[in-house]
Formats: sequence, C-alpha cells, structure tokens
Amino acid sequence: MSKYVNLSKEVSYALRHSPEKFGLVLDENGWVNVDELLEALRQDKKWTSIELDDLISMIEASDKKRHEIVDNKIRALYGHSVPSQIKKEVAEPPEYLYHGTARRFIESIKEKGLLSQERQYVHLSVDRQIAYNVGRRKDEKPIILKIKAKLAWKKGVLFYKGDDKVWLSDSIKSEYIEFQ
Ligand code: HQG
Repeated sequence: MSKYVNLSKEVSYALRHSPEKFGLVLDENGWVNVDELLEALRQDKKWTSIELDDLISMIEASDKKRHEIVDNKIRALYGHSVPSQIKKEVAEPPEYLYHGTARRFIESIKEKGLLSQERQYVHLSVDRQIAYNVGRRKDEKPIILKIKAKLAWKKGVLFYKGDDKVWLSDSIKSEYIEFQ
C-alpha cells in the first residue's frame, strides 16, 4: 500500500466531508488554498512537516484521480457530503454507465432508483470493472447495475463530470437501470 494512502484519506476527509474541522471553507467548486490546507494539516502531529510536494506525490501515487491541484488551489473531484452543494460541470454522458452496489440494496434501488444518500451526487463508473471495485467495498459479491445514461440524459436527467472514470448525477430512476 502506498505511503500516501493515509494522507489521501485525511485530505478527502477535509475536502469532501468536514472542512470546518480543519478551519477550511470550500468555495462553490470545492477549492481551498493549498497553503491553508497544508497549514491545517500541520496542526496534527502526524503531518507536522507536510509540504506541497507530498500532496503532488500523493495525487500521482493514487490509483484514482480523487484530488487535483491547479494554481495553488486543491479540491476533491467527487465524493462530497458537505452541506452546501458543490457545483460540478454538466456534461453529456456515454451511452452506458455502471454502478456497483451491495445485494442488500437492490430491492430498495428497484423501488426508489439510485439516490445520493449521504453524498451530494450519485456516483457512476465508466466501466464494469471499476463499478465492481466500488461495489466490493460493501459486498463480496456486488451487483453491477447498467445505467442507460444517454437515454436518461435525452429525457432531461443531468450528468456531471467527476474525473475521467467517475460520473455524477442527482438521482437515477429505476426505468433507466438494467438490473440484469
Ligand atoms: C446505495 C468511492 C438503497 C448505493 C467509490 C451505494 C465511488 C441505495 C450506497 C464513490 C439507494 C451509497 C462513491 C437506494 C443508492 N436504496 N441503497 N435507493 N440508492 N444506494 O459510498 O457510489 O475510493 O455514498 O448503491 O469508488 O458506493 O472514496 O456511494 O452502495 O466512486 O475515492 O447507497 O466513493 O470513491 O454509498 O461510492 P456511497 P458509492 P473513493
């Protein structure tokens, strides 16, 4: 496991879920000043000598593109649960997207569709393998749902760019979901 995993989890916690615990305020697109994040992290004895280069290496070492740094600002690209909605760029999705979930949620998803639950958006994956890995977090035999994304888009459902592997949406009715 990369030595940056713990740092990445801490940064995700700050930038997705609890910026106020770090004295940070996200702007409407989720950005904070890198120096402010570094200063906040350094208050914790685990991260007293953290530098910009560590954040850059953390992003490079990651299996997923969870965070990005542009012009001395940093943000999480998806996953947010902060109370004020982070604005994401609307974009036309591919024909199909995928969602990996636990067997125990299927009945509820059939009834209510995919809901964002604790997060701000529903998270969708560009392929089955990624969706499988997402679902494995909650079930050893996850169910992969196939989402008729383009059809939903044509019917007016909004989709947003997360990163190159993750798409976001507000909710997905079950009529757009293939349960296989
Ligand atoms: C389920 C990780 C019952 C949904 C991943 C999911 C992802 C329902 C769970 C990203 C439901 C929410 C997000 C309904 C949805 N009834 N259950 N109507 N609608 N659900 O963790 O998509 O590694 O908030 O199926 O890789 O699992 O952290 O969302 O199981 O990209 O970067 O409610 O987080 O990325 O769980 O994961 P989550 P998710 P990182």
